[in-house]
Amino acid sequence: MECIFCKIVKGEIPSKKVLENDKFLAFHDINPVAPVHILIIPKEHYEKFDSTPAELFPQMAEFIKEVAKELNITDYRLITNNGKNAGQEVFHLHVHMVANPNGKLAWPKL
Ligand code: D5M
Repeated sequence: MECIFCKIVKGEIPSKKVLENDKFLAFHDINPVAPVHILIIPKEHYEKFDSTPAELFPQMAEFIKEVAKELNITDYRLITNNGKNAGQEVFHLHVHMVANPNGKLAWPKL
């Protein structure tokens, strides 16, 4: 079965988009764990953080900052789960952006 995030990139599965450019896409997580929960992905398929070329990250960082501006948030947390035991369920690199514009985010108990 094809990767669900690749299907979102192609528009074969609907998503609530926040921002996109030729290389990256940001959309709302279907199962939010915070008042703001966005997923940021490269349009090209990479399985996870450690199999993604390092050259992609500076551009991805710029895109992530644009997403924060678009959402009008200054305080947020970025997470990427690298591998199954770290909690990765979708094997297409994604960064979770979570925020609580009305207060503090809790830090999860591990
Ligand atoms: O995070 C994978 C995340 O992907 C998890 O928070 C749910 C989210 N998800 C799964 N399917 C969809 C669709 N179709 N739209 C939006 N969000 C989705 P991980 O770090 O791999 O555990």
